[in-house]
Amino acid sequence: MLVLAQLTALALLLPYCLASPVASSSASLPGSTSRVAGLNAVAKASGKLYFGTATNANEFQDDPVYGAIINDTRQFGQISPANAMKWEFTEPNPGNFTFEDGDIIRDLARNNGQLLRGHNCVWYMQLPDWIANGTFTYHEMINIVENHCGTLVGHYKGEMYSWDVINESLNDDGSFRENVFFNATGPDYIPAALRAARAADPHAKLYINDYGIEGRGNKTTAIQNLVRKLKSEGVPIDGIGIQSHLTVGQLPTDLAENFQDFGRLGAEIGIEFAITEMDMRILGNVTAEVLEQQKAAYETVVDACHAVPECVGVTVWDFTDKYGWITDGHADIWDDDLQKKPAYDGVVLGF
Ligand code: 9MR
Repeated sequence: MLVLAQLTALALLLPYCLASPVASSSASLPGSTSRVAGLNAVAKASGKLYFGTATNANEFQDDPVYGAIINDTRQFGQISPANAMKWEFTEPNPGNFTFEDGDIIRDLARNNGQLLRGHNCVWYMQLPDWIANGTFTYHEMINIVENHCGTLVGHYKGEMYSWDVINESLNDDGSFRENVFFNATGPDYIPAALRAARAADPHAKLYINDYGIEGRGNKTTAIQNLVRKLKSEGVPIDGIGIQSHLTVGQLPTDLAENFQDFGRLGAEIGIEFAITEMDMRILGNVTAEVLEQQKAAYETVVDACHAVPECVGVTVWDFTDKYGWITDGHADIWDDDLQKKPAYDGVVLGF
């Protein structure tokens, strides 16, 4: 719910309204009817730091309509590289770092004054062969992780609001995922990566990011316990990323309560959290009715973040069905034709 000051701020944004409020996604399906200036503007007016999106360089370089939207800071105040800063691109061979692709994303955000979330230092996917198929001793792997995170985070020193230092390190039952890092070091690669990231950029907020933690459950408890333990041991950790790849009709029923739990934990131990990769998959046919359900689902999730001060912002994992990683689920807030869907209005309502 909006308080008076926030309503006043929203009213100030109205001069930016679109002349035509209705953007229809196709001849037969409804579009957005929102009259607000943009999602980042609304997020900030409601007390959040940003509304953001993931992107890949070809999308804004080759598609001027997409480019105009992502460059509009009333819509997006934060950018995440969907792929460009992952290990396979940034250290394709041992010790051989390449930042060209990442720098293109950095330049987009820098030119627009948008915040950046780095993604990511350590993940078991999108690894180059030399690490995915290598065999390493404990000390070799700790050195590899420290060198990768230190060099990657150091390259973008001073430019990142936050970094997903650790990505998807837990199984659904809350146990540690057995990946190439864990197999060599047990869980010790996690503090090693976080310490190297802190040393490389003391001002970036360091996150652990995962999916399947949007509702209460074993994995959610495990990530909360992990972060609590790291914090108590003096390991640098500033945030938890709740990815929020969700499905219409299948939202966790305790999602709002769970976000309150994260908020209480954050207030207690001094960490923040964020929605880092939101999208809302549709199963089956896209009808006017299901687009309304998708709108309501976006509203529910954004409202859960809005309700908790420790939730600092919301990022969608690309904003249009044209480029989203879910190719058949119409999961995003702009459609294939780069027209706003009812889901866009759901985000506005959530803030
Ligand atoms: O959006 C990314 C997509 O282009 C890649 O093909 C995919 C490879 O696994 O990774 C996607 O991004 C993922 C993110 O890095 C971590 N969380 C899940 C995201 C969606 O798969």
